[in-house]
Amino acid sequence: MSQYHLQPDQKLDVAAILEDLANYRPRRRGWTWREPVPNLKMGPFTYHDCSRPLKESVPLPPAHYFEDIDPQPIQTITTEIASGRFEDDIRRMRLAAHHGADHIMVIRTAGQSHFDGLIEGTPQGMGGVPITRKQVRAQRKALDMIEDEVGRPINYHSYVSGVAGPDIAVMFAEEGVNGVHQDPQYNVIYRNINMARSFVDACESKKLIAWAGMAQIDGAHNANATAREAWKVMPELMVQHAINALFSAKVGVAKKNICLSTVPPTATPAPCVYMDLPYAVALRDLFHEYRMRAQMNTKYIESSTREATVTHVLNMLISKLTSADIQSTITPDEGRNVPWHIYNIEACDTAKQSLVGMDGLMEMVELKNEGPLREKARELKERAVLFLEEMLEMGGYFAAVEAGFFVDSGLYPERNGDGIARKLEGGIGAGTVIPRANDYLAPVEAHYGRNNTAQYDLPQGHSPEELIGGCTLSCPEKIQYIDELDEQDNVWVRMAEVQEYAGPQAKILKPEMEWSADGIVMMTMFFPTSKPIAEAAALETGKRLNLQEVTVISREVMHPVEGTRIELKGKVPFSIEIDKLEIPKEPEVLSEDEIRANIAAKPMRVVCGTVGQDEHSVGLREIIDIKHGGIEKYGIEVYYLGTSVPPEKLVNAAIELDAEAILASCIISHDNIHYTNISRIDALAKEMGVRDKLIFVAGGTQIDNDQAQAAGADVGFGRGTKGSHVATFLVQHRKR
Ligand code: Z98
Repeated sequence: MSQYHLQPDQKLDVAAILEDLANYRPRRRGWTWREPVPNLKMGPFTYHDCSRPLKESVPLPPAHYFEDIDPQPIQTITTEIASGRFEDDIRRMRLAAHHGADHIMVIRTAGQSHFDGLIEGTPQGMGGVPITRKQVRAQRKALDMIEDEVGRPINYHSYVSGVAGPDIAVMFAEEGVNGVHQDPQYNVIYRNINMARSFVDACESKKLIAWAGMAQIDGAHNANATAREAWKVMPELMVQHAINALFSAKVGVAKKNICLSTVPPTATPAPCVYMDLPYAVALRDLFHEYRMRAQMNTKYIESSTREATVTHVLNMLISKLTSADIQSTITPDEGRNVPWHIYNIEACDTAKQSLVGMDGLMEMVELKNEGPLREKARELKERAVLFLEEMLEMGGYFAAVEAGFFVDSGLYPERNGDGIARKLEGGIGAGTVIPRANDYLAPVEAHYGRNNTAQYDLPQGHSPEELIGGCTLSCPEKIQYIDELDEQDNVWVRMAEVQEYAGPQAKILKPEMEWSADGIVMMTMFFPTSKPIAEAAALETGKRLNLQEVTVISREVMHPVEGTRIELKGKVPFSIEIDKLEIPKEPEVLSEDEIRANIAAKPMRVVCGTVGQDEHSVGLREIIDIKHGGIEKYGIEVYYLGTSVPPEKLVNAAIELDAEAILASCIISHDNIHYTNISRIDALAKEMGVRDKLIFVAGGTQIDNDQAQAAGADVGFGRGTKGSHVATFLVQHRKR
């Protein structure tokens, strides 16, 4: 067995994960929910519906104000990964897990649903990875290590759809996959796979899902993503949920593992919460025994990350009000078609931040029991029941699909005749369902339907796989592991191409968005012109910056002629040698005792204020106030002159009060006013002959040390500065 473990301060070594895969066995099977911790105390706060915190994680950016706490919501957080190279996805999984994801969904390569069997090896995919045993095993193995790092189980998920659904389900059960999408209606409607074949296959797949304790997600939301007017398919969505949920329960999947895939059907500028909340409530009314996987609305998503994030957050308000169990975080990738690391991570953070921000909400508010919410919910349920009744009257599901009942853009019972119709005799795999012979026998542990074991005298209560001494589910050593079949298209070839950049010993670096050393960068720019001109100008800008493969990925009109915001992607044509980089040193910080001792021995007085027309006092107060760990706490005597202090006043006050230092805070940076004010203070102090006696500290979010020094300050402190940094500087500078 491989001895490789992840080290917190080292990059993940994909090659080490791939070692000895033939003998790797997943540590468990089945789905794991988060562990709720009521009244969780973290830092200065108490949380009402959070889950057990992580051992290691990356907290939200403002966490440094709150002792770096990183509370995790109660909902499972999903991230969907679709880069096409599984070796790069593995690193992204580690990033996502550290940002709170515990449900990693791997999207399949385009077209895999039409392959009629398993594929092997590690080919590159398009829009997702080709799902193979080696890829699944490597990713599950990596996740087994990542979960040790973060200290909680991580669910691994992919799709049991397509012509090879049951083959994939067996492989997933063998390899410890924890969650799947499985819904025969998805095959029928979106993949045009024969209806009878899809439902027969689903029986087998669902048996395996039940055996392995996987969570199952259905495909109803796809109608919402496909229909011309998405909000109108709400009654149909409930019908689709009902068909798959009941079908799965009857095959034997535990109801607690059957998750409905719900999407708030519409998005702003529609009055979306008014429309989406009754739908969510109606679903909970009808399907209260099942779990809810809430995905965000993708039908109306655009390429603006801001817009997608607001939609996501509004959708999470619905999730919170109706207690969703799993929160998906697909967000901007979907609208931009750039499945990049950063968007997976940002979306996980958006979910964590929103859900933690809404912690305890339901202790304070409740959904009204009368009025439009319940009336609308009731109306939707009635429409859904009528839909089901009409289906039954006309001969059942297959007849209804043939008549184009599904994905019709009318609000049932209205119909627009634009549904997706399929023929029972048609589609991929038509005619491949044959009755089992009387002596049919499958010597396996999880199998649907008639299995004639009696013919071999297997005693009552014994499982058919005993006839062959165990099947691959109970005897994993019987699994045939195939490593690679294609000498050209495999992980080793791809990794060899970027060898210099990858792995713990890499000496050179390129910016990266999805694949190792892909060199992709994104640039945001604004052109004061119309959209077509801005777009062309952006492409030209990219070319003149020597970027390669330049493409506009987002354009937003700010005003038809006054301006357009553009986001551009391109590839840099160079690599960066890590050894040759000038890496700024972390600021030196003296211990609290050292600073205190120095100030006690020789008291220090400073004057400070925000300079010029600057009313932003929060940053400066952080640096001075004892409450925020500011310099007062070391005994430094601080004279705070307030906001918008003229440079003259600062220098005069320093002279009058016989202060040793001036602390000038400059947040506003329009037209470089921050550096102009620094120069002004320096010049005034020189004019008055006190510059040599004063320590001059400049600070502000846009302040750069070199530029502040060039403008005349002794030091410039930028974003992230703490009182301890400034106090250390003052003490050391005085010594010098
Ligand atoms: C999601 N963001 O649901 P192919 N089965 C079902 C599906 O919904 C999907 C597949 C299979 C979405 C991801 N969903 C899209 C019920 C896809 C995928 O055949 O590999 O494309 O099937 O999370």
